[in-house]
Amino acid sequence: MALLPILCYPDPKLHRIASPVPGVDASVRRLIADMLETMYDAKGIGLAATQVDVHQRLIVIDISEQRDQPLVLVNPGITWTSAEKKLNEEGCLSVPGIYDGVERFDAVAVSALDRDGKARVVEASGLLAVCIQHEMDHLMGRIFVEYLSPLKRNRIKTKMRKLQRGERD
Ligand code: K1U
Ligand code: ZN
Repeated sequence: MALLPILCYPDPKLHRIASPVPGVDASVRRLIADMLETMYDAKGIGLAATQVDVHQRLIVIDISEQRDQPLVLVNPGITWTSAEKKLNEEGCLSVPGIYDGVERFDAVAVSALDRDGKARVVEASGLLAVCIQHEMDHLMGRIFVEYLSPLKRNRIKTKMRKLQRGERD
């Protein structure tokens, strides 16, 4: 297994739209293992392949306290959303140190393949639903800061560029 480098906002590669995974073979299973290791190492609750510069429709999530309940979604598609939306605090491993409120569907149902290539449906609410929507946005090249005001987004962009140049705030 290997730790993969995570792309940081405002890297333009974060805006690429991911393609469907053609099949779950040994190379996809290795990518899944590497993404899980990378997510756990970074103390995240989710990671999309886009964030590790692989532009395929694959996400990994683990919202459990013990960090022992990984959820792997290959070619995920939302099949149902609740009528209700809620404002939740979000963070992103590609925008380190920034947290802000984003409105998301309170509950969703998602169809996907698992790491064995088996079709499954996941019904999610609360943090899991938020995380699934956040990760699926990554696959569409969308980052949570794009839901914020242009003023906030530009401040975040400037802060990230400074951080990447090694400058202080
Ligand atoms: O996609 C990512 O960059 C991972 C991201 C997932 C996420 C967190 C919170 C709401 C929606 C999606 C993270 O894991 S950020 C770090 C984190 O563990 C965290 C941050 C805020 C709340 C809960 C967890
Ligand atoms: Zn993210």
